[in-house]
Amino acid sequence: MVTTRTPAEPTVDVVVVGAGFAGLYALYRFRAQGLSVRVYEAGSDVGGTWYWNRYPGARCDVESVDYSYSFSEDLQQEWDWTEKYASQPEILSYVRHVADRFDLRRDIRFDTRVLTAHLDEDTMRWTVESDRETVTARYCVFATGALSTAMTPNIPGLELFAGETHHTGHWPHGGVELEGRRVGVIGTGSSGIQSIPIVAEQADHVFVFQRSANYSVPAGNTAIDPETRTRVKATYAERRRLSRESGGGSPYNAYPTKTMDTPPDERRAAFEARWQLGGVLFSKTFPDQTIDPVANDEAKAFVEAKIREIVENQEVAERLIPKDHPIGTKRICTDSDYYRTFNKDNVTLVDLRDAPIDSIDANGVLTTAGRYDLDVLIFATGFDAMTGSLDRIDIRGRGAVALKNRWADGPRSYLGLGVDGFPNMFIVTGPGSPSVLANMVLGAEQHVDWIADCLAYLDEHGCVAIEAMPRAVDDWVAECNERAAATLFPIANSWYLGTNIPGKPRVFMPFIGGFGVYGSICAEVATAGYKGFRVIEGDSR
Ligand code: NA7
Repeated sequence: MVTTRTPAEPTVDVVVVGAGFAGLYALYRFRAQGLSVRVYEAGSDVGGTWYWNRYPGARCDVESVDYSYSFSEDLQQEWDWTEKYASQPEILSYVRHVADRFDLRRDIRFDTRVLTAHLDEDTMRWTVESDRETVTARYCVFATGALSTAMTPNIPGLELFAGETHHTGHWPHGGVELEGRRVGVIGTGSSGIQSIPIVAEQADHVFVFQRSANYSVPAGNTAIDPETRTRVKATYAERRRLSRESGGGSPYNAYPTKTMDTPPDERRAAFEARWQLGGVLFSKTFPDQTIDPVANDEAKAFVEAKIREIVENQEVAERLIPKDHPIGTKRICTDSDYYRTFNKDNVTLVDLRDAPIDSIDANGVLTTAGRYDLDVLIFATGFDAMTGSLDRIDIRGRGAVALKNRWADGPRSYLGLGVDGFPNMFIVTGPGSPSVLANMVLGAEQHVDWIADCLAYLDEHGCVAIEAMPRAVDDWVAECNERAAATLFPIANSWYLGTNIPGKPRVFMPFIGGFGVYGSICAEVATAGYKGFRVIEGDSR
């Protein structure tokens, strides 16, 4: 659908919010097609998630050679990853390298938080106000990350605690002294499970406060040997092609047969192979693993047997086995010796299902069963995922309607990229996109490429704006819900559904149809002249 209107001069063509993987690539890509770009970043450097999450043991659960940019053949040939699953410091140094290599820093305003972004309906421009300056832009792109707003629970008395408190997502850059100290860790999601073994190596005693157990598989991390590196680099194009077509953004596919159609010995061998491989791919050993409850029970039984084998105290082992969700329906965790850590004398599992936390006082944590005196309290309590960072910016579209209000009953978008009533605004790896279920870096590239092509299309066709149509948003939300309902995912209370945030509507936020499928849908929409979007030409609304 095409209408016309007249633009006014903006400060820049595009404002990008966030300088993580997505924001950096957006800057690179938009600049390459002649657009002026300004990026705002609250942190003091690039990296986003990998800038903030410096807790001990922070590591990516997707292989480093896949969780890296594919846009530059030179870059992927030059950069040498040292480990199969990169640690946070190595990922951060890679992102810094990319920023320098492509001269990106000159268009990034660091230590600058965007406060408001308001649409001017007469000019179709966005006015973006930060704590430093106000600019206008033709387009506003939110690359604010899916797991970037840390959540610290509101426990009575927290402010009274006399020791140190830290959230894993805001870990001090100088590190935290744990040697000889009594440390409490609240939370046993990915951040807790990665950090607890290392905390236990340093601390005098660690108390692990577990509200819900999670499933974890070995990270399977190893050094990358020279032969592997050479082989990967020689076949990178094919590796990337397979990743883009896959369900999860990595060049691996599930077993060719369904779980129960596979003979028992072969089934066990397949699970064992993925267990040994490590990483989140265990969740996708068989194609029906998070769809069919019987198949899921098989995967659960395999992992639960491993937990009972590793943990010496069987009462503790039983408490470490999740009781409340099918395996893989909360993002499966990957660890280095998490379960074995509970065999140490200086580690105590505090099961909050028996006795919840009541309060915190100057000396430590009080549960309904007793008190735990602590020097350091670590919150590994997760994030207001997918919508949290957007909610914290006052984003207003047509009729000055706030995005937060528009999404009061849950996020609604078309392809995760556009929202009706918010023309010329794009979201990268947000709700309605598959990225959090896949490889975030390739996801960010796919989104940004689509947006960049869209902006080029608008200029070529003399258009000033593009806006998702309400019907397309309704259909996409329905499709996302239908696809999620056909899986076991909605059973689990997880950040995918926002249930970790009090008062947040329980809606399954990602698109679960797979990375390759999603990419094809986006490409078809573009080829069809941005089907489902309204394209606005100069001189009319
Ligand atoms: P997660 O996966 O959201 O885990 C947070 C953990 O904190 C989880 O075990 C929660 O228990 C626990 N939690 C949250 N609030 C409380 C309170 N009030 N009391 C006790 N325990 C609490 O966050 P992560 O940072 O570990 O990982 C996020 C993603 O980053 C991960 O999925 C990977 O994709 C990378 P609950 O399960 O809610 O009972």
